[in-house]
Amino acid sequence: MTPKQQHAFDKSAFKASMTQHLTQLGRTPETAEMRDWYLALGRALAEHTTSDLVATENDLAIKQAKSVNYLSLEFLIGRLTGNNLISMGLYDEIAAVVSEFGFGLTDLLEQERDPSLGNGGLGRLAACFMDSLAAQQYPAVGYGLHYEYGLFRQSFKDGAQQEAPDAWREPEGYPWEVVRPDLAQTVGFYGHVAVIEENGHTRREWVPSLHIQAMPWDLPIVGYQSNTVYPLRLWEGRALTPFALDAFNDGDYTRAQQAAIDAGNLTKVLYPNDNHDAGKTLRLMQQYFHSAASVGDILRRHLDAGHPLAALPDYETIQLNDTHPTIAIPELMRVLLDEHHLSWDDAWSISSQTFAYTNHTLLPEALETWSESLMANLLPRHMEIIFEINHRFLQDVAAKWPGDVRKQQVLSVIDDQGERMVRMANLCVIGSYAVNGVAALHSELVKRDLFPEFDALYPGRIQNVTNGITPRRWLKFCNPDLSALISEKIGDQWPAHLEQLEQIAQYADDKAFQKAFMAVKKRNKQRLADWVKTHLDITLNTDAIFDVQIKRLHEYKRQHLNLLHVISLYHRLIHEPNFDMTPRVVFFAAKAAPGYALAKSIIFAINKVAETINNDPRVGDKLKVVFIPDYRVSMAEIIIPAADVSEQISMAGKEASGTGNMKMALNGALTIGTMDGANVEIREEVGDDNIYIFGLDVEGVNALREKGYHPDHEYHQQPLLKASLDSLLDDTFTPGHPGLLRPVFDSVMASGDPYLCLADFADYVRAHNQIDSDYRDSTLWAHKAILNTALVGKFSSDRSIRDYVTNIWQLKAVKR
Ligand code: Z57
Repeated sequence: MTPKQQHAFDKSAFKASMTQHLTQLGRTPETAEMRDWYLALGRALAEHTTSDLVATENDLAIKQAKSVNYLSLEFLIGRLTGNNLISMGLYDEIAAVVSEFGFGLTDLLEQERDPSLGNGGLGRLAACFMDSLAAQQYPAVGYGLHYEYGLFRQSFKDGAQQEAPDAWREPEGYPWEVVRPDLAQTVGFYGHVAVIEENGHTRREWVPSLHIQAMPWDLPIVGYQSNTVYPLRLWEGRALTPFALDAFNDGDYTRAQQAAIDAGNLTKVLYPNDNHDAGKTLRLMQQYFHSAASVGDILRRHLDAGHPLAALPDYETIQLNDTHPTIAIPELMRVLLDEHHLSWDDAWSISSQTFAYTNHTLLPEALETWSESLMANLLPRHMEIIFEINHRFLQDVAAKWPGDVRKQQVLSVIDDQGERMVRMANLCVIGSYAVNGVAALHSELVKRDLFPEFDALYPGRIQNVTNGITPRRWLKFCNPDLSALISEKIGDQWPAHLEQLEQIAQYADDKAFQKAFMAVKKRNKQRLADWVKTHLDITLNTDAIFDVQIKRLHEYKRQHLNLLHVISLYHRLIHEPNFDMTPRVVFFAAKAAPGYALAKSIIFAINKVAETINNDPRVGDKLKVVFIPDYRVSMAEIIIPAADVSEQISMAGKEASGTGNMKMALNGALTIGTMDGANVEIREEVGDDNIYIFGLDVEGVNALREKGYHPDHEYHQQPLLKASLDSLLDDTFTPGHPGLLRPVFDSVMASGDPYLCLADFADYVRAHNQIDSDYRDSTLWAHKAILNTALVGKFSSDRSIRDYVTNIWQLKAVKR
């Protein structure tokens, strides 16, 4: 592993720099502990990335080129040190330096806390996209929030999820970030709209009653084998100093005081909901704070580069990662109208050629709406602008469909059935030049089911860009042995050209390659088994099938369907004397949103089932169930290379894409999955023989709903299903306490099984039986596993970014 280095590496200078940083930590090489060494290493490396970041920022060629601004409330970047070493081409050099100081690099890297500044797929996608933008040198800035606490840390108490704060920067600060006080912005809230008479004209201007400072922290996104470093710019909320108190409006003084206390709380914590809109005021404040600071910084860069305002769409495009930063649209309009005094038409022309929007979900409960009265109170001028956008838009609708009131109702930005609500997705579609879904199936459903009228009104606006993952973190870094094996066969250019993996397919039936490939898998399984032994004290058999479901806990993802299968295996092991199964370890890892009661009940149930099965001597090592606590990027990096089977079992139509499916396939796991999200495209790539598809597809789901679904029929007709479900009601898994697992039973019986677990159960069991028998044929399995690695090159996020660049953003790479 010796990718080309960007700078000549001066070893003795670097060692001196590390020692210097130790001194700043109050340590000497003699007294320093592992953590001090990690911090010194990070800070010494960050000196280089910061100077490359500043150089990239000042590059005239970039200022003259078009940039993408990726606006996201979440960037789930994971640890930076190891990955940046790979990008910088310094991994082996630094490993040598660290060993001269008497440490192992991998141990040192373990000292880093994950920056968990995101919930799940959406936030991780943003991180992969930043990596691919930098690798391919498409000018980009990522804009996010500098949460003091990232996603909560998870532990289990008697099987139940406990949450603890994630102080990811404490106590010494995070070595990779740099604060940029010269780039601070001020963001207003509340107040009123003043009407100003000026030489015969009246204009409207917002007078906020509260101002909060937005302080940017930059994290370096280091391009793989390029000295391009783009900023991930994260805004921190700070109360303005008392000297700015004159900005407070007298009428609103008391409320403003209260709000001032909130100022320091604004970016305290990431909201822990994935695919769910909780509608909290502080969240809307975070969204606006993020949008206003980012739009302010984008305009500053644009004007500093000497470009005219009207040329904004030629130099900047703003990608909205879901609807969370939608308020950036009326914010840009406000700045253009009220601060730069442009006409509505000129402002709208600029704005609507600048924004593009990615939709990540069809789930109704995840589609954001904000109460009109809340928004009018917090952002009075923005509410006026939204009304004006909507007013003009509804005239277009009326022109297209004269007299069709229903069309106006469904398309309006304002939902006026009940409390008046602002529909953020509608505002996004109206205010963007492009809208995209995240997998082929999902994008079709966006057009057909979510926005059919918009698709008719704006043909071609709604497009598809299939998600991807960065092969640097998700193969080269996390699976060094497989990476070395691949490079031996096809050279070392594949991390930047993942389609080259296809050349591996020719070795799918090569005995020596199969042996080497499966030996790597085995070592990765051993590494995971060692982790489990150390942290959970469970002994695992690495010959067993490692069957893995790792993702946020959500009913639509159907961890409880997986659980029912596990229970059915247990049932058969106990009750069928001749039942023979391939040994299996079923891994779960998942966080539940703290307010999501059923998700927490499912976690509790999995833990109780695991406890019972793992301690039942009748089971032996045929079946083990492991719930790995505190799932996060660094844990994924251990689990994914060890997976044999990847569970992607959402009800068809519900998982927009999935990206864990891509990571596991790339690392040689076989997918068991429904025809949902990107599973459909994975199947297209790897072929039907190398994936286990089961269950109802979207049409099947709709047909079943149409005809009427009765989960109790399934319950009564399928003895194995019935027995499995019944064991949730007695005390099989909660000795002495029957009924503790009833919420899971009720969710698929009394509550009507909204995600059709019971309808898909039989076919799911069939697919698992096929896996059980295929795995016994180790040659067959090796063949399938190799083909998965070989045939998923499409899912590199480099390809996703090129799709955005070509079909949406129209950027040119700027090579440095
Ligand atoms: C989130 O992680 C996703 C969608 C959302 O609307 C929110 Br809020 C959070 C996920 C989807 O559920 C995945 O299917 C998808 O792969 C991912 O976003 C990235 O597009």
